[in-house]
Amino acid sequence: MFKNVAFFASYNDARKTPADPRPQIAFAGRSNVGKSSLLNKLSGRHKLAKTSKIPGRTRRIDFFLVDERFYLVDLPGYGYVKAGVEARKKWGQLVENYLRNVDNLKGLVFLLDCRRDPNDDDMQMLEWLKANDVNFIIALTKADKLGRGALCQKNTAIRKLLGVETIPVSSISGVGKNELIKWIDTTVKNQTERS
Ligand SMILES: Nc1nc2c(ncn2[C@@H]2O[C@H](COP(=O)(O)OP(=O)(O)OP(=O)(O)O)[C@@H](O)[C@H]2O)c(=O)[nH]1
Ligand SMILES: [Mg+2]
Repeated sequence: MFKNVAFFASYNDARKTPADPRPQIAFAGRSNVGKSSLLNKLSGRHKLAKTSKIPGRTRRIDFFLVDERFYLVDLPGYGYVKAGVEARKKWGQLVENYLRNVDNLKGLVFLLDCRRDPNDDDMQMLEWLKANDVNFIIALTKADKLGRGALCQKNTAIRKLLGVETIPVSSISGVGKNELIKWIDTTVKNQTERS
């Protein structure tokens, strides 16, 4: 369990992220996929990261410090069409600059909606993560929206299609929460030991 998760800072310029050697674990995925909600669920604080029914809620890069040990990083989502070309470009660049320049990114939780097939944006992100050797795991979000059988089928299909480890999660039921916390914890511990 994470004992104390606290808002640390919010940036709209990826070059000004915390000058701090502590590890960072980022949350990335399409707009509205459930990044901020999942971050809240993991931290046990419902209103820590701002969530919304309307896509495009997270427009900055938000940092949350966990037990003084590492940061959880809430990234703006990609692919929100109604945001307009300029805004989309800006958020895209913000995320891209962050991912390209961050030194202490030790792991990334890549979120996909369990009811949808990955789209071109998702595939592009996935290829980028693989090409850049980012250590990541896929969280299949909103698992509460599917029955057990359908979820299991979807989970197996996505795992096979993408060739990456997956965890079904729900910010409502809490499914997958402990498993994901364990992955984050292990990732942070391994990195701390190595450095
Ligand atoms: N049923 C269900 N709804 C969820 C779950 N997680 C998030 N939602 C809903 O999905 C919507 C978007 O959630 P957010 O957490 O704001 O999504 P986000 O990925 O942070 O979105 P951006 O900040 O726009 O990139 C909200 O209406 C949430 O209540 C879940 O596990 N189950
Ligand atoms: Mg968000």
